[in-house]
Amino acid sequence: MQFVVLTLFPELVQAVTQHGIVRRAIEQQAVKVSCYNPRDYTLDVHRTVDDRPYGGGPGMVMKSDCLLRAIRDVRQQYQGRLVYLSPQGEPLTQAKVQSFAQEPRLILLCGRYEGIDERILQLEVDEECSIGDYVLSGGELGAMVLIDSITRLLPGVLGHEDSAEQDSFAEGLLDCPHYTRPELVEGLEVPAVLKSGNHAAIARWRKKQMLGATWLKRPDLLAKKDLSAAEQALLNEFRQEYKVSSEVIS
Ligand code: 9D3
Repeated sequence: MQFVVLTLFPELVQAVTQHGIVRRAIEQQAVKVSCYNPRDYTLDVHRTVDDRPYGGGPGMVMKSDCLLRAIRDVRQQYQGRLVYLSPQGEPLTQAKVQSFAQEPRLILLCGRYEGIDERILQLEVDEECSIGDYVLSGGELGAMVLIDSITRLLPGVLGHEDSAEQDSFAEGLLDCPHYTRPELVEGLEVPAVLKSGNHAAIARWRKKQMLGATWLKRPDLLAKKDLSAAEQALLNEFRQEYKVSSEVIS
């Protein structure tokens, strides 16, 4: 997968390539990240990339001319869907990430200031993508989120560690609690089942915790899921234990 990123802050985007899974994926040549800076496509001495909005008001708008030259330079070297990161975009979901992961190449356009001249959207943008309903200062963190989330899904990038993610049970559920050594932390113990060596019991406990955590913290996710009779029974068990543990006896 190749990511071609159009950004006024290439060093910010490059940060995602320098650590962890994305870095490993680049070393394995499963991923390539190339940045192009619209400022390098300005023609004036001040290298101006923004201008005041028609109609007045606060903030600045990214100028169309350097953006168009940058996009066209990129497009004649690479073909791929051009995704504009913007608060007006379609919200990113894991399903969207999976669909992006099928592409051989993505061109990611990052806006700054109040955004880009609308005519760039009309002329060049294939889709508009938001990473959530909160206000960022520009599209770069969005592009980095896309690069990270897509890279994890590419064949050969993750080892066996995430195979649970592939199993259909885990889909759309929150994760179970995790523990590592030591056995005792400030008087708090590890659940006994995790030290039992009983793999069936451990798997059952983890499923129950996943259902329980989702029920407690993200009922919206649970509502979207079709639980089997066995899953419903596990969740009922969790709810029963939760109810008992939260009852105050006075
Ligand atoms: C405070 C400025 N807002 C005026 C009503 C509009 C606005 C303009 C530009 C808000 C944010 C931005 C910059 N944001 C992005 O480029 C961005 C973004 C985001 O802010 N939230 C979620 N996903 C994304 S992807 C790109």
